[in-house]
Amino acid sequence: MPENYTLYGSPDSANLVIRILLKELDQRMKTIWLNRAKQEHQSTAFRALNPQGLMPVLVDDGQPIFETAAIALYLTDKHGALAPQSGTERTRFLQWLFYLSNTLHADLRAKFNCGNYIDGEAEQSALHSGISRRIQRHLVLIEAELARNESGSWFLGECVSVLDFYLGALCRWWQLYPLGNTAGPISQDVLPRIHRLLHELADRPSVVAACTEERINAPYFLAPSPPDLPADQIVG
Ligand SMILES: N[C@@H](CCC(=O)N[C@@H](CS)C(=O)NCC(=O)O)C(=O)O
Repeated sequence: MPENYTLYGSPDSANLVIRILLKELDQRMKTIWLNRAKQEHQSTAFRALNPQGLMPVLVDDGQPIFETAAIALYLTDKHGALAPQSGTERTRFLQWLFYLSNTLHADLRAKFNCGNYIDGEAEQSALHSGISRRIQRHLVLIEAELARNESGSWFLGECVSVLDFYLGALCRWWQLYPLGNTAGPISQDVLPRIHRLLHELADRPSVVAACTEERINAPYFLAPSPPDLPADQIVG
């Protein structure tokens, strides 16, 4: 069977979300791995696919798409799965997909590398503290949203969606990166619903298969460890 999609990324980068999604959709993919230590994502060839030089990029039938949430929406729309397609749940899904992308993920990027945002050690340390407090508040907000569900442990209640894969990856990175200056664990006492979601997510065959390909060993989302890579390639 031919591969339908080509996914560009590096292990344990945002391509993880798309890899889980493609596996859930039972789609075959070819992976083109980029070595971050060698700055392969900054090459002219890759920037022709994503001018930001950021991973992931998905290529579908010659058409490249970048931005994790855009790829997620493209795939769930195309396959009519892993996202509500209509009604109030569609509205709820869209607002939280954008929240994960432009608030939680964007703030995590700042936490991973404060030096991209401000000069000076003291300034970077202050930014790290401030952004970490913001991210904690985002997680509390998501916990409150999960509490609105009458049943089910997924983001939208009964039905698993790409929101769960995206949240899982973001929580993993929140606890891991930047190496040596990470957040504490996702506490069962403080964030019980997120904790349960992450626990159940780790059991899905799609997640196990995707994490294996991304060189991520269990536990994936709770008390995670860095991917199985040379130290210079482990970057948030
Ligand atoms: N907004 C982008 C962010 C993607 C992103 O942060 N990619 C990281 C890997 S997780 C990356 O390519 N980093 C390389 C760099 O910053 O130079 C998206 O959602 O796709």
